[in-house]
Amino acid sequence: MKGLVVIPTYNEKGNIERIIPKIIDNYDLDVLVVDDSSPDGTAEIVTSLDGFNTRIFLLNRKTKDGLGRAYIAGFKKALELGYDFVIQMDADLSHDPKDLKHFITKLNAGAQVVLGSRYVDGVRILDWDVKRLFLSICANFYAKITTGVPYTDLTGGYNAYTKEVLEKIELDKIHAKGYMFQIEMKSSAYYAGFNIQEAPIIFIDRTIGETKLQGSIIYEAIWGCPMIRVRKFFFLLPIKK
Ligand SMILES: Nc1nc2c(ncn2[C@@H]2O[C@H](COP(=O)(O)OP(=O)(O)OP(=O)(O)O)[C@@H](O)[C@H]2O)c(=O)[nH]1
Ligand SMILES: [Mg+2]
Repeated sequence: MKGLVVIPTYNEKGNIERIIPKIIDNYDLDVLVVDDSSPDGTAEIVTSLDGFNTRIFLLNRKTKDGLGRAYIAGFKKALELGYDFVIQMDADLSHDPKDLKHFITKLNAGAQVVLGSRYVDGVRILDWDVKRLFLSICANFYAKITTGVPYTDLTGGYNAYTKEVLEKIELDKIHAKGYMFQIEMKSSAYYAGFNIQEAPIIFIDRTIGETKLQGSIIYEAIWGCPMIRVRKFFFLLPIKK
């Protein structure tokens, strides 16, 4: 099975050159960076790396359009290039490339979706202050009870989807930009009936670069979660018939 790690970036020049070698030197996986014309020159760094255009690819988008749109563009590109699965991952080293092995093992054993979880067997987050940890735990509890999707980390961004899942989900109908994007993808895969498994991951707070987290992303998820149940009831989830 041929896999592509999709990494969205906006101003991640300090991180991108560190993370890509950790992936391609240790795994039989290629990398696609989806960059929204970062003013800090992230894209130029990607094109200068060894392996560019053989194992490392770049999708350049004209304007900053949110994480969700960047992932959709990356997933479509993966299907176009014939990959069997994608693994989505942040650029900021919060997601440890060492955990990729858990995703690969579960995919090889037949999982169609692997959800990286920071809350399997206890809390697996390093460095967060109590306030942020509390917010994340509450957000996940809220997402779980409102959507009815029974996994421990619905907002996390370190996940794998196989080709058949990406082909079954109507990617163009997913409009969420922030954490809601992850919840919408996971809910659609769950209600479409795919084999979903969780993998334990360690989450480390970013040390380089700045967060792109905004308040609007939280409001999007507050409304979006209960709407998942409503959309499911009316057969309006983005799942092809
Ligand atoms: N292409 C693209 N990438 C984005 C956009 N917004 C965020 N990203 C990337 O998405 C990933 C996650 O964003 P972060 O800012 O780290 O969000 P976060 O992990 O919730 O917040 P932190 O804890 O501060 O790191 C990073 O690789 C960002 O560079 C965007 O609008 N376009
Ligand atoms: Mg981050």
